[in-house]
Amino acid sequence: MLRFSTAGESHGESLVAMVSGVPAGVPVDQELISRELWRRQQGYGRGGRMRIERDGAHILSGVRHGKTIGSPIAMVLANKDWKNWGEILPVEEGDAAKHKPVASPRPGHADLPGSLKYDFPDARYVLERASARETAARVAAGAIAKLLLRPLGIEVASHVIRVGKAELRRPATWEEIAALQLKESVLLNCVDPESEAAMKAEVDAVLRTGDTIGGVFEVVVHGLPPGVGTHVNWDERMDGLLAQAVMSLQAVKAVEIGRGVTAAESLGSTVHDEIAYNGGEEAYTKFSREHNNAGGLEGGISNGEDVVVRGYLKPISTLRRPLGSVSFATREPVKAAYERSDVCVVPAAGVAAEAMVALTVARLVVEKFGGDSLRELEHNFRGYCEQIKAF
Ligand code: EPS
Repeated sequence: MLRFSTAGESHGESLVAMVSGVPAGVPVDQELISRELWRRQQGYGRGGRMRIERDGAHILSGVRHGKTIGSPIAMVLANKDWKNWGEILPVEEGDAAKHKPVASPRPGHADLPGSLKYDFPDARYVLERASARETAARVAAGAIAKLLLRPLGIEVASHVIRVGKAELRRPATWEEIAALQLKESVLLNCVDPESEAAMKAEVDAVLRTGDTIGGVFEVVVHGLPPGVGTHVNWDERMDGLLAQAVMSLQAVKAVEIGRGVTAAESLGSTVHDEIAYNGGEEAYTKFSREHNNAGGLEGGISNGEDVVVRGYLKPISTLRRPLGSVSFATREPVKAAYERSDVCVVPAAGVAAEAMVALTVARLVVEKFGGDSLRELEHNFRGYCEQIKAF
């Protein structure tokens, strides 16, 4: 089974990502990993930390002579900010006078429930691990999943469809979304310049007022054949797995598959994607759809259309103009703690969600097609594709 885990604190020495269950023989393009990490650091509205970090993944194991060898892939991502935190957050007991307690929890962050749960006198250790800094490690792991999916012709990309009240008011094509991933400068990762300018204006407004702003990103999986995921057990449905994967990202408060939200207020006759038999030669089957309101999933199984997953992000909980809180020391009302922060992370969250979606899809692909080597996996994959083409 393809699995991954991460370790590391936001201001610790490094983040760690470990991916196991990747078949042998997958070419590992380290530039793609670096590029994904770079993309996650971009976007209008990031804070001072992103001027310090230059994320890169140092591969320790599982890759030799440019290819995976089937053993767990361990990667380390150094935190450049560690040079400023070594004495504040040492592994050893260190000097208590140098600690930086976070003594008034931020509403919306993990600060208060985490401190209560772990019996910490302040929220420092909670925020260190709850921080979205951890998504850098997820993106490194997700890049390995993308490298596994690439030889099968399966691609994953994201774009931003809303920041605050500014939204993309037209559908985006796969080609437009894919082209965004190649851009050398990223503003808000929107396919439409006019909508992107409106999104930037939303960020500018909160930059002026000391507030923060959320939005919606959309992740698209292109090239996935029908039949991945299954209806037979609740915990194997791909829609449920994707929902958990995307919901687990920091600040995501809702997940939508296809037209899930507006489908609830529409009639069945307008929602469901009628079936035709006129698919092109390059499609997996001749069965085709006029539209894709289902977001590529029916019964938790891929149907051959693009898989479309949206993540709804709340505004970041660290505000330059902090909200009301309570002091851990005195129990008196005080303002919530503030160090420094981003004001908008919707494009970055989209890149982190691509990683989560790629890891989920890669896991299901490995489960379905098996194989200890990429050659075996590809053989099984192509055989299945022939089978469904002849259906
Ligand atoms: C974060 C707080 C900020 C963000 C961080 C997430 O970090 P700092 O407190 O060091 O300024 O920059 O995100 C990242 C470091 C990152 O790489 O995305 C938080 O509290 O969640």
